Amino acid sequence: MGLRKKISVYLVGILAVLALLTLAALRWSSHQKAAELEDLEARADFYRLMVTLQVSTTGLNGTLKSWANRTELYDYFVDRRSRFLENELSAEALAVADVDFLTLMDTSGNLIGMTEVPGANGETPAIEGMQKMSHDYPTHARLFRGASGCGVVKVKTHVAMVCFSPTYNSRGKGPARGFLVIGRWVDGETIRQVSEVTGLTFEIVDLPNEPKTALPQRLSGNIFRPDVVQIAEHQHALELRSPVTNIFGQDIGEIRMHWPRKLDQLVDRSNQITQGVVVALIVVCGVLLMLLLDQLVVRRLNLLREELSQIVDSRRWAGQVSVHGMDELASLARYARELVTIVREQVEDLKNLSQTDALTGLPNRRAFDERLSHILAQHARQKLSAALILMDVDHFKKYNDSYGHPAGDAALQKVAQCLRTSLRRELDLPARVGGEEFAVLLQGVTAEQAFAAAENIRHNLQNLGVVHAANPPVGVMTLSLGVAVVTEGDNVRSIYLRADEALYQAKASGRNQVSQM
Ligand code: GH3
Ligand code: MG
Ligand code: MG
Repeated sequence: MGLRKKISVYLVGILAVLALLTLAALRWSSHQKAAELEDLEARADFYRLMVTLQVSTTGLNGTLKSWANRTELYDYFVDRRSRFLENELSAEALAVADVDFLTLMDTSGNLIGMTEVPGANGETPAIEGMQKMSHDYPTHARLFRGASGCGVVKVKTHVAMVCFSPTYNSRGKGPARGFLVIGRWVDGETIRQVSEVTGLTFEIVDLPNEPKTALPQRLSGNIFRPDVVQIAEHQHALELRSPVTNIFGQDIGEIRMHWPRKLDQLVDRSNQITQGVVVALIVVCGVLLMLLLDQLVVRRLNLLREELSQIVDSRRWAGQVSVHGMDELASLARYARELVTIVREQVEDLKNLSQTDALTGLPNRRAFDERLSHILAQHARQKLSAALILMDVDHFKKYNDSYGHPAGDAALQKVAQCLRTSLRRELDLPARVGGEEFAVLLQGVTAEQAFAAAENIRHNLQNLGVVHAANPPVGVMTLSLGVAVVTEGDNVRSIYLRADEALYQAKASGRNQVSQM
């Protein structure tokens, strides 16, 4: 797999994991936040509901006040005229005042009268409950004495809001003659009305066993205990519960509010948008990161790879390795360039070594043949004239025998030096083509010029005066030379043969001379 593909796969993998983790964290934290907000909001609503219910006793209290401070009622405790009872305290009168039951007690706590608007099926739970609890009346009266206020009571299984007050005449003078309690059932209708006003769904649930606690010193007007709120979380709703207390401070029931959760859905919807944004951001970041990596790493590595592959393929070690910047990749490219340079230099060194004669420093036979072959090809194409001179040291074996092999080597080096100095032109190529055999390739020369050049070499070596006693008659080192001028259709072999033939002729004719073919 290519680097670009690998980076893409890893990047996509990493970004996908990152996206999933980010989204999960986002989801978790937003749901956490939503739950906190819902808790706060639901508690506020629950509190509002309790306040609304509490406030709904105010109206009842108004009704109570208008009754309790009526001189007629005040007088009724002394002279119980049935007419007043019928007109003002009858079930019809109560219904008109939106009151469900009414209780009158004297100051000693004796029940004087009780009226109740019968329920739909004719039941009168308040009367039945009061009759059952008749032995408690004096105690209640003691508690109620002088007290006024509102709260709730439970009669049998029914919860009622009640307001209580001593009775005075309308001038407010004189002692209280009795005590008045009026009540209204907290029934389905009450709950529906409050639900409508508050927009909240709730119910008041009866507690199965009414706790028996000692009667308090004071009556309590607090219907609810907002400090004791329990919240149960369901998937689509919260359920809030708080005890309902009666006027004696006893828990008689529970108010339960059903609060539909909306924030979770809102959060889900907003999460969807956020998810989209996060995914888009991650995709954009991923693409940018990929472009950046591509630009910073992959492209440069590919360029380096292409440049190196060109160099390797061409095997010339001459290609260019470009270096950009100062980072690790630039350093890698720089090392690659240096490596190529080192290889090129070593290859050139090896090439030179393989083409150079170690003793004399002249091109060897291989290099010379290559050059000759090249010149012959050029000659064929461009009709350029050229000539080959082959030369051989005369009686060199004897020289070795006389002066030793090292002296022979030194003499060969002198011959080579003599060749170099004799050839003035750039294009003339000397070489050592055998043990004591040398060659010169001349370009752009006529046969005469080639002969003259050979003669010049012969003359120069002789004049050098390398003593060679066994080479009579001159007694110095000499060369025999054969010259062959390149003609059409020549190849390396044919031109060598002719030059060699000429050399043989020179040897045969007495040595230290030039012969031409
Ligand atoms: P001719 O005049 O017929 O050429 O006689 P020659 O002795 O020169 O020819 P021959 O071919 O019989 O001998 C060549 C000698 O050159 C033999 C060999 O020892 C010597 N020789 C060849 N290469 C080297 C070398 O590198 N160093 C030394 N010192 N001698 C060499
Ligand atoms: Mg020889
Ligand atoms: Mg020789």
